[in-house]
Amino acid sequence: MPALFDPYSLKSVTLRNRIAVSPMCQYQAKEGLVNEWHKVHYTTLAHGGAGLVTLEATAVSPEGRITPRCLGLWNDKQADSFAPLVAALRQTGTVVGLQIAHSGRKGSANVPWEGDDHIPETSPESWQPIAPSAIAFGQNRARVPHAMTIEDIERVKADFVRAAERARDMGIQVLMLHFAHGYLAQSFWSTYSNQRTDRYGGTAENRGRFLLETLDAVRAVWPEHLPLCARFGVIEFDGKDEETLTESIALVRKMKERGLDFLDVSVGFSTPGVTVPWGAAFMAPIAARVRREVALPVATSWYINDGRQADALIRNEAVDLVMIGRPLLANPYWSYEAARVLHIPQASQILPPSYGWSLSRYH
Ligand code: 536
Repeated sequence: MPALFDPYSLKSVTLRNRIAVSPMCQYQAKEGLVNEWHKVHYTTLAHGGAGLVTLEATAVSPEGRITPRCLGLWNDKQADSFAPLVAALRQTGTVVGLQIAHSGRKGSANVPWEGDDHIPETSPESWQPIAPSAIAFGQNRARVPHAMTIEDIERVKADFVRAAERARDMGIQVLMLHFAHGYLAQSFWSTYSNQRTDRYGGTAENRGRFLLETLDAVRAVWPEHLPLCARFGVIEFDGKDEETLTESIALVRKMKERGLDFLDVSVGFSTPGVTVPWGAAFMAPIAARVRREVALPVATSWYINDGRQADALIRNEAVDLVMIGRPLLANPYWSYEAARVLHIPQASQILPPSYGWSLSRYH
């Protein structure tokens, strides 16, 4: 029976424990470049002991940013800004992941603490978002996206490939495709945002096409020995959940057949006004179902608040890894505290040794 502080191997990569830092937008970049904020933030999380540190949603093109403060990986200057951070993180003993993303119709937004809505179209900071169909996301995000042409679709897939190549070349070990949260890929999957009548819309097969083609294109350049993951919203909590889950699980099966190694099971967030049952580890039973029905390793996130709860999810084989987000902002040493509470004896192997060793005198 695996436990939270057991190592975990996927392809050629071994994590020192089952704790993963969830990709969390910092909205601190300018021109998509890594700066001092990211260095301190991510290095602190690595020192805190997670087995995997996943760098935040990083845009594959300028229009694929959520906000003007998102990280990007569409040019060499940006790749050069990541390289020393990735090297420093690898020195700490963590495995380094990166999420590559396109915001779709949720792009051209203000950062959350400055409105969390679209930037006014009159502002020079704004841009024209793109999406499968010209349908805006709800009231607050009223900007109507431009409906993508086939050429747009081809270009975005190529942007994902270019970003994946840059990630590979700068030493990223785990690549995560952002297929969730109402951003571009999820918005192809969801009928709330996809009303296309060509081969990218309509049936589940057509709505899944952009995701599978993007996966295929990235898998072709991503090294076979390194894990390729996706974060995907398998449910909307809109009352049509069994139907959505069944369709989503069928799509995940196809992703697995096409070389996906791992799924981070999340929520669609394709439409406002739904009732998400926020609560302790509320996505864990859904993640466990995906894991069981697809026979694919999974993680999930959302309100996995403490070490005992996380350890139970691993021991019950609900998930293979826990993705910890906000609790790690509250306490970057969350893993250290978890090891202390769980009385882990050999902690110098599963945390940075300077901290892990000290646990033997702090129980
Ligand atoms: C989580 N969010 C996810 C983001 C950035 C903004 C916040 C991402 O995937 N880049 C979230 C979504 C919807 C409701 C609550 C939280």
